[in-house]
Amino acid sequence: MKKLLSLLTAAFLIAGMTACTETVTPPADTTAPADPQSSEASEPAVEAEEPADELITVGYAQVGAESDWRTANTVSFQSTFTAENGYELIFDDAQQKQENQVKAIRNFIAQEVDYIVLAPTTETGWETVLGEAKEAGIPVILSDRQVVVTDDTLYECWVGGNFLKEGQDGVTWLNNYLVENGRDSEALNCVLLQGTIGSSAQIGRTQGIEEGIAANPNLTLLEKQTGEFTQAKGQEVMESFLKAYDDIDVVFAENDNMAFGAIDAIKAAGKVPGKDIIIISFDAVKAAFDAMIAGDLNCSVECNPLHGPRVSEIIQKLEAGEAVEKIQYVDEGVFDQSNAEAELPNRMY
Ligand code: GYE
Repeated sequence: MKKLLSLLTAAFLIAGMTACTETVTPPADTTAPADPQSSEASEPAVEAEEPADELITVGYAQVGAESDWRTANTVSFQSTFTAENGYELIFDDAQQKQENQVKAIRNFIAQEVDYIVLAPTTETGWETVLGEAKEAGIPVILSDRQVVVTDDTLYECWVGGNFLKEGQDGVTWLNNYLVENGRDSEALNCVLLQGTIGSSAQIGRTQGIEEGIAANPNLTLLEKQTGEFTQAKGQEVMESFLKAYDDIDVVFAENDNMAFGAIDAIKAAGKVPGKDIIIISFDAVKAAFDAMIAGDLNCSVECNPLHGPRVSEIIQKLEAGEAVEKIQYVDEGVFDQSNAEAELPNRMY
């Protein structure tokens, strides 16, 4: 379909140059890009000559439904990749299992989709199946987490958050908070609830947090363990930490949902979350704002899940034969109890 599109694009341009408009009848708005703010919104649509029912087929290999972030990410794709916007979306939920994602990608290849979008569970183990997609001539766009492959032509590009920076921002927030509250000479014990081991979000955040803790001689990391990015597992692991140590001062949870589980565990242990134990998490979903307003959560470092429009913009560029940046980081902020209430009405997820 790609070749046909470039031929049609060429025909469209030539027709435009010679003012011969009879053969060029841009259809209503089947090709409108998903992102209304996109600067390409008013440019001539690449698929102008396609019949109205010729949609761009996109297979999305999603991680699962483990967190509020993930749900927002799924909604972002489902509301962007609609027939109205010129797409057919084939959505697959891998239930946090890489083998399911590999199967999904093979199904997408068999169905001859136009693009594959992958939010990889973990970073390694993608060479073979991405090689199969390349062999089939189907471009792969990575979103959210990254892959580690020796040949980076196995994917077009990646868009997502800077997880290392997020981890660093979490510790910077803690250091500032301790100074502001006159606690910067206190010796404090930290525990770390990690995300899915081997996922970019875990690797980057863990590195940023561990390096930040190591750089402050007053902070000690007692223990780290995975809570798989889920509330239930976060609660379970926090319960075991609370049984093992009676002097925990700080919890880093690599996503908000695990922090919600930790808050429940801390309350059940008779301690006050947000006061007796400082809690810092990642994502900044709406429920984290509620928890900050309630005083239970101290800080949430933002990770933006609204990648649907970003991936659509990438696809539109590829359709138009334009170059796309290989690695695209999204800007993200840091929120705490001082700004949660004011910020909550602006949150999109
Ligand atoms: O932080 C977590 C989700 O990969 C950035 O995955 C994503 C992470 C997000 O389950 O909540």
